[in-house]
Amino acid sequence: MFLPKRRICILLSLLAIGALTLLAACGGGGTGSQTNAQPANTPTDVANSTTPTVGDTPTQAPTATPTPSPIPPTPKPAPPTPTPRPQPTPTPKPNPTTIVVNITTDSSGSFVFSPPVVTIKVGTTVIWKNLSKAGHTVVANNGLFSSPVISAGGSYSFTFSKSGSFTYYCSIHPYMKGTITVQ
Ligand SMILES: [Cu+2]
Repeated sequence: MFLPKRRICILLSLLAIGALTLLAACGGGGTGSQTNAQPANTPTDVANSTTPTVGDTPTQAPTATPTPSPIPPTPKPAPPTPTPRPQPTPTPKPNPTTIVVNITTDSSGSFVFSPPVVTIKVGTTVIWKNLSKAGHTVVANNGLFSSPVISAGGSYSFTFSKSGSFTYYCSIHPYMKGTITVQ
């Protein structure tokens, strides 16, 4: 009964030796496979190196955004208001409706109407201005007009509405004479 047990032990030991030798061979192969696994990690590093390039593209996008912002400072429409002024100006009086005759003193010291003869158009107003130091009157020979006494510095005016030649004089100094011709 002992002999078959020893044979079994020997067989088992031989099998165990063979198995160890196989394991050793497999362990050598295992170590080789581990060395092969390490270079597999390098492509992940390459992938990590590629990710910063992807990060570069978003940096370009913010540089593009500030350029369009400074464009719009040009909205100023011109004020077109001051055109309608020149219309009221052309209406002023086309007729020089007034003319002045001075009552003054000539070089010899005599009172005179200056100018003594005046030609005007119908509708014109003659203004006699007394520039002397004495009182005078303006009286038409035909009675068309007759002023009160015009004191020194005063004036008298008359508007001629009819054509004709009208002589006049000063009732205080009858030698003072003038003529208004109305055309
Ligand atoms: Cu007079």
